[in-house]
Amino acid sequence: GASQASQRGAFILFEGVDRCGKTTQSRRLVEHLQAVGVDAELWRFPDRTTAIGRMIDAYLSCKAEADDAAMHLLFSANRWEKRAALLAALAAGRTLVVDRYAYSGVAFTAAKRLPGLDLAWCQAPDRGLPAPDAIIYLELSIEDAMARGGFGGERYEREELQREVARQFMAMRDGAWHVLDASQSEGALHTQVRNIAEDVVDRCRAGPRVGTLWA
Ligand code: NYM
Repeated sequence: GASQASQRGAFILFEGVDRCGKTTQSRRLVEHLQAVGVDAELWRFPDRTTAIGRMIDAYLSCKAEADDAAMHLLFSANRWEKRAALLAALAAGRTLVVDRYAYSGVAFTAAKRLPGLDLAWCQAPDRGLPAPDAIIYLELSIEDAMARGGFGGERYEREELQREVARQFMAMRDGAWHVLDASQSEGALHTQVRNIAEDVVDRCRAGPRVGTLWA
């Protein structure tokens, strides 16, 4: 009916350090939402399937070296190239559960602590992108993250860098973020995630305008 068409989907973002459980929780959330009849889809950034995404994948898997600033802009471009599809999906009533976005982009580059690539520089290219309706930050100590089988062989999967990434996420956090303790059981965490997500899906049904970064 007419009211149905005006409903939009929610943009629910998961962020956190590597190994915090984002991928598992985002998958479980999508399964849950679909089971209760919500049109929901899992997205992740970087999207390694595009031409830009393949360059990012080569960089992350250490098959290619590249300038840090140029890479940062490619990660951002990888979000911009998905902007129209993201907005179209939300407008069509589809809820998007997204595993990483611009906050990861800023945190990982800023964590390198390179001259000139400060927080403000890192945030600039993502300014104007669609903003998430909810940010779920899965908080896990680096000790706990490493105890989960250690990091893999991808770029950035190093203890000291991850510590700095966590600090950079903390510097961006505000009162609107849902900060959840990722050291609790997967099931307990899922219950918390699900409550937050159901609230935001309801809120978005009323059709609030999609925000823009960095709001
Ligand atoms: N990453 C991710 C960035 O450095 N910049 C970004 O903008 C985004 C979205 O890529 N270590 C980093 C964080 C992760 C890696 O790993 C992607 P995964 O396992 O695909 O989430």
